[in-house]
Amino acid sequence: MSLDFDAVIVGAGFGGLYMLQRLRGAGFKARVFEAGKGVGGTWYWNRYPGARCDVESVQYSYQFSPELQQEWEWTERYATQPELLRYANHVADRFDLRRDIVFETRVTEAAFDEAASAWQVATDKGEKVMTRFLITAMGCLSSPNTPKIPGLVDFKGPTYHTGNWPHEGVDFTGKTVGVIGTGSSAIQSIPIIARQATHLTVFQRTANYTVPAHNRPLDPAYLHEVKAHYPEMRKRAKTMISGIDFKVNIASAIETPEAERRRQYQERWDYGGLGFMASFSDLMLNDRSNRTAADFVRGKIREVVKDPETAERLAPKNIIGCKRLCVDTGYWETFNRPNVTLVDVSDQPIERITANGLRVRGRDYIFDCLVLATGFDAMTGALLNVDVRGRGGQSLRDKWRDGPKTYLGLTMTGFPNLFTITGPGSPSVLTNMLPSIEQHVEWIGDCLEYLRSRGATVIEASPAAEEAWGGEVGEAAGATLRSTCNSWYVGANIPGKPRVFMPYIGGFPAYIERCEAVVKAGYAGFALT
Ligand code: N01
Repeated sequence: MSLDFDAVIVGAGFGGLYMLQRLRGAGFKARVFEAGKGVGGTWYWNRYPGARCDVESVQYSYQFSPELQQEWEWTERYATQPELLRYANHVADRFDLRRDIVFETRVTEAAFDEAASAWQVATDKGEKVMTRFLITAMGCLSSPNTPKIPGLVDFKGPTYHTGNWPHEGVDFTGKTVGVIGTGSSAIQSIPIIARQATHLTVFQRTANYTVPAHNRPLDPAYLHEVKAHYPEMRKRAKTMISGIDFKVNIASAIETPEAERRRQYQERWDYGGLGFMASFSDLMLNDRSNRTAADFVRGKIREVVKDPETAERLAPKNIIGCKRLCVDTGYWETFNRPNVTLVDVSDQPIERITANGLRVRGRDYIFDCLVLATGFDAMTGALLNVDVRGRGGQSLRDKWRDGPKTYLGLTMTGFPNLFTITGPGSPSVLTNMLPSIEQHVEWIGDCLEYLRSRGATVIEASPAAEEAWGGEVGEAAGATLRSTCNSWYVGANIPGKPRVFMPYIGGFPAYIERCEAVVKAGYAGFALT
C-alpha cells in the first residue's frame, strides 16, 4: 500500500499546531486529525467559568516565531481560556494551518505495518490512511475522569464536567449547584459559580493548597519591556527546572531563621503564583522544610476563613506541592459567603448520586446542577483510548499494563516511528507546557530530517535504552517528596491504574541536555534502518 502522508499528527492543540508548522517547513506532507470542531486542545475543551492558565501569559506562549511573539498582545498577567483560544486560532490562521487539519475526527486505531514500515491509522469517520510516522499531540490532561459514583445517571438535572464544558457557557443564576472536587479546575470555578448560584455545595475529598494569583491587566510599558528582551527571558527560562523564568531562592527553608523564612513566603505570597514553591530550594526534598511552607499557607486559610471549623476542613494535611499547587482568585474567601457550604467526604465516599442531588453518610444534599471537577486520566488516558498496536500486533495497553514505559517520554520500544509529544517519562506537566512542547516538536522535526538525510525509514528505541530511561525517571521521582502522596502524577485518582510517577522530574535543563546528547551521539539508544 502506498503512503498517504509522511506524518499523521493526532490533536490540534499547541503541540499539534506547531508540529504541523515544523514539518511543513521541512517539506514533509502531514495531516492532523482533531476530535474537536476547532483548534486549541485544552483551551478548546476546558471552558468552565474562571478557566485561565496559571503560568504567566508572556511565558505560556510560543517562541518559535519571533514575529508572532512580537505581534501578539497579551492583555492579562494570566490569560483566560477565551484569550488562549483566540491565540491558538490566530496561530492556526497566521500559518495557514487549517488546510491540513481534519476536524471532528477522532483517531480510533493505529497499527504498525511491518512490511510497509508505516502506520495504518483509522478514524471514527471510517477513514484509513497510511503514514510513515505517527505523532501524538493529545495532551497530558485531556481524557476527562468521570468517577464511577453509583447513581450518576439518575441525576435529573444537568451534569457538567469541567474538562468538557458546554461551548455556549452555563449560567447558574437562580440555581442551586453541587461541585465535586477541589483541584485546580474547581478552585478556579468555585468563586465564580458561588457568585451566580443561589446556593453552592462543595464536596471535598482532599483539601488542596492554593496560592493567590494576583492577576492584573498587563501594563503596556511592561509588555514593551518583555518584548524588547524576549530572547533573554526565554533563555533564562530554559535554565530553570520548571521551564518558567522566576526567581528561585537557593537557600534551605529549614536552615533559614524563622523571621527571614516568613518574609520570603510573604513576599512570594504577595507577588502571587506558582513561584511560591521557589521560596526555598528544598521544599520538595525535605519534609521539615516543606512543613514550614505548608504551615504558612494553613495560617493564611485560618486568617481568611471566618468559621474555624470550615477553616480546619479546608486546611490541607498533606505535603504542599505534592499534588499540583493551585493558583486562585478569591477561593478561601468564597467559603465566608452565606450561600456556600463545604462538605467533607474524606472519610466517607459519596454514597450515591440521587435524582435531586447526592447522598453522603446517609444525608441527602439537594441541588439543581451537578459539576464534576473530577480531573483527568492523566498522561496515559488519551493515548490508551486509541487502540495502538506496534510490532507483532502488540497493543500499547498491554505494554503499559504496569505503567508507561518510554525512551525520553518521546518513543517506545516495539512501536517504531511513533512519537509522543509530552508523553509520560518527559518533564511535560512539571514544566511550562509551551517550551516543553516546542522542545519536543523541534526534536522530532530534527529527527525526521535526519532520517530522511540518511535514507532511513524506521527509528525505534532499543529495549536497553527504554529500560535505562525508565530507571532514571523512577530514580528522579524517588528523590523528591512529590511521588509520596495520592495525586494524578502517580495515577492515584483512577481506580486500578498502576501507581507509577509518570513525568520526568529531573528538570527541564537536565532533560534538554539529555535529548541533545542523544542526538549528538547519532541518536544513541535508537536503531535506525
Ligand atoms: O483535576 P484534579 P483538575 N469523589 O485531579 C476529586 C491542570 N489544570 O481538573 O484529590 C470525590 O486536580 C479529587 O479528589 P482527590 C493542573 O495541572 C491547570 O482540577 O483525588 N472527589 C480532586 O479534588 C491540574 O492539576 C489549570 O481526593 C473526587 C478533584 O476531584 C490538572 O489540570 C486549570 C472523586 C480533581 O482534581 C487537573 O486539575 C485547571 C470522587 N469520586 C487544571 N473523584 C491551570 O493552568 C475525583 N475527586 C489554571
